[in-house]
Amino acid sequence: MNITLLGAGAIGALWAIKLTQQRHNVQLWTRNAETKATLHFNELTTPTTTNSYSFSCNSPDDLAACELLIVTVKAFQVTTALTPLLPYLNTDCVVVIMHNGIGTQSQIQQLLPHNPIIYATTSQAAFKPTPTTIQHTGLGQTSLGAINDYAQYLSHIAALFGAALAPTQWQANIYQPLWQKLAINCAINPLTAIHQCCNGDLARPCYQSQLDGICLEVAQVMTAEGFTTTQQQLRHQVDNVIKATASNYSSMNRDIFHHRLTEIDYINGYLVQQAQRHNIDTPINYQLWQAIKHMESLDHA
Ligand code: KPL
Repeated sequence: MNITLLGAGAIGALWAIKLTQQRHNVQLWTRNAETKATLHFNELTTPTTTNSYSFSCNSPDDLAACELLIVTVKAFQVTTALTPLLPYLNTDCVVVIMHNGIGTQSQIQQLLPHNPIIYATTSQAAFKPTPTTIQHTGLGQTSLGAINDYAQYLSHIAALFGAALAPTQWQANIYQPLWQKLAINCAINPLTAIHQCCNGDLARPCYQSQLDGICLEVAQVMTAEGFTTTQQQLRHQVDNVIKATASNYSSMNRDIFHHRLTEIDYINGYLVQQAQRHNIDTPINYQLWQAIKHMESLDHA
């Protein structure tokens, strides 16, 4: 397939390389005017062996022939990053959007009213020790599902992703896994960013009541949204991710560390806004949202 990847951060680059290994024709769309880029990759199973992959970049002709556009920029960058590509994009091109948080769906549907649109969420883990080096650091499930009618029968796209990097699952309702991941991000991301600690540190006793409170609030909002879950289930999932990614720094931890904007508005911010629609009080998530907004404002006046 002719594939363009927009947003070659750690997760985006991981997919670009894995799809290239499956002999798909992958180009990168980057912020610079470069026409070629080389990425160096360390597999999960052979972390000390580096293989290099060359990609063509930023070709409008390749974009016009693109059958699958994968967007892996941060939630708050999606619209700005996609807009310059719109004049070249064929309406047959399937667009897959993968970012932490929820809340870009209506913007994307307005921007691409005729394209099949799929949202995805992944628990694969990757790390970029340098701008051109990618280390695959953990396996996890990737879920994909349609958010408009044009994409309803595209379950083969999940199989294509799965052939590159298993496991993947096509979801009849993608909002279910997006909310499950939102719960994990509401708990882990702001705490690890505020305390500048790794994910595993959240297993310490001092964080337990806050984690309980976050999970209770998210469970209440999820239930009001029509999903079946409990505080205990969410807490269990959060604890599993804390254990499985103990030595990792969350994406929000890194964003705050590097003085970048974070996805907080699409994580705890989104949760609080949905809670308000249902008249549910979410003071812990509200306080975390405001604490991160304050930290961001110190760098981005
Ligand atoms: O998605 C993540 C992130 O860092 O954004 C988690 C699951 C918390 C892993 O670090």
